[in-house]
Amino acid sequence: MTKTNLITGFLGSGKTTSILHLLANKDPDEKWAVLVNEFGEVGIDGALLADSGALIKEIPGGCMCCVNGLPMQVGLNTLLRQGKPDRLLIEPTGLGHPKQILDLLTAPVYEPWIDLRATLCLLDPRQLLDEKSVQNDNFRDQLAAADIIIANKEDRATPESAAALTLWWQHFGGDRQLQHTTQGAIDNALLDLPRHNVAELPASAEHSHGRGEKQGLAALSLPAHQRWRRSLNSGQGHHACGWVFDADTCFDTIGLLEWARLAPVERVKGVMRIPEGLVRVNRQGSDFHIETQNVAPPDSRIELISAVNTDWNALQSSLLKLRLTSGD
Ligand SMILES: Nc1nc2c(ncn2[C@@H]2O[C@H](COP(=O)(O)OP(=O)(O)OP(=O)(O)O)[C@@H](O)[C@H]2O)c(=O)[nH]1
Ligand SMILES: [Mg+2]
Repeated sequence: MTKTNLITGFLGSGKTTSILHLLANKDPDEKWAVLVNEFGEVGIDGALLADSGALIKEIPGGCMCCVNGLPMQVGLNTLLRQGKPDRLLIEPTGLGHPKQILDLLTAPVYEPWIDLRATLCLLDPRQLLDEKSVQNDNFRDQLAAADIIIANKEDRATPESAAALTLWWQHFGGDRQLQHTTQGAIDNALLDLPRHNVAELPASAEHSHGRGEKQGLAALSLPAHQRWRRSLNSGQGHHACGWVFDADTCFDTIGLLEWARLAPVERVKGVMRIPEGLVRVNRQGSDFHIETQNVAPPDSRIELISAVNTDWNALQSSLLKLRLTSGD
């Protein structure tokens, strides 16, 4: 059986960062797999995890319980049966439905394969000060369904966010564990803790299956000879717009970083080709993380998420102007 953990948390709370940390500290003899589920259709986290040494499977385009269907079940089965990983980490979208995902993973069909352990929920305590996040069902359900709460981004904590966390913990902490950390640096031993009985968890009243069942598991790709395409997705009060560009399209580094820094959205993430190789951009609010690597990526992909309607066309035309090579 594959030991399995859900790594939950709201948009940009540090799930992927934490998974990268766990992978870097795993027993090198163990084979791990990551199932990464994203709100947007373009799929960036798979590219962010690409060099981590784990088997990666992506489920883009909305919460995995909403995109659930035959392709998703086949994908999970293939991962478990063919990959035979010792450990499976599942990163649901920050706008996911944890109760339904836990139901899915404990369904009889997966019983012989999945040994479900503790669910870890990443929390940026500053999000407790943001009324929009606190009122969001996904945000609340994820915290309620967790066995262990990881208060991440300690380096960004303020007296107000620390007080909000203390107050929240008094009301909702219960007998669970609370860990404080930065850069998702948690102890791998947490993964082996048992999961609580979540049978009593209320399913979110707002839960809906959005745009219905989706086909396929792969992140968005480009048809042959197409230089780029974009994809939109909305649901759970959020809107995403992502773009994929072919391998030959290269971007002006400084212009691209400015574009990503200034875009009037909450979340920006991408892996893009630049003259120096590739750049990974990852922005949550004003936290902006950039990493470059001296290798060309297989394509360029970038995604923005916003809670308000955004002028995607204006952002698109400024992005297109940053291409150094020609393309339609
Ligand atoms: N300052 C600071 N930034 C952090 C920390 N942990 C993660 N980040 C940054 O927060 C941003 C979001 O991190 P991710 O790990 O991509 O978050 P996520 O929860 O996987 O995001 P989604 O999958 O989009 O919901 C990135 O820019 C990270 O570099 C931390 O402890 N401190
Ligand atoms: Mg992520």
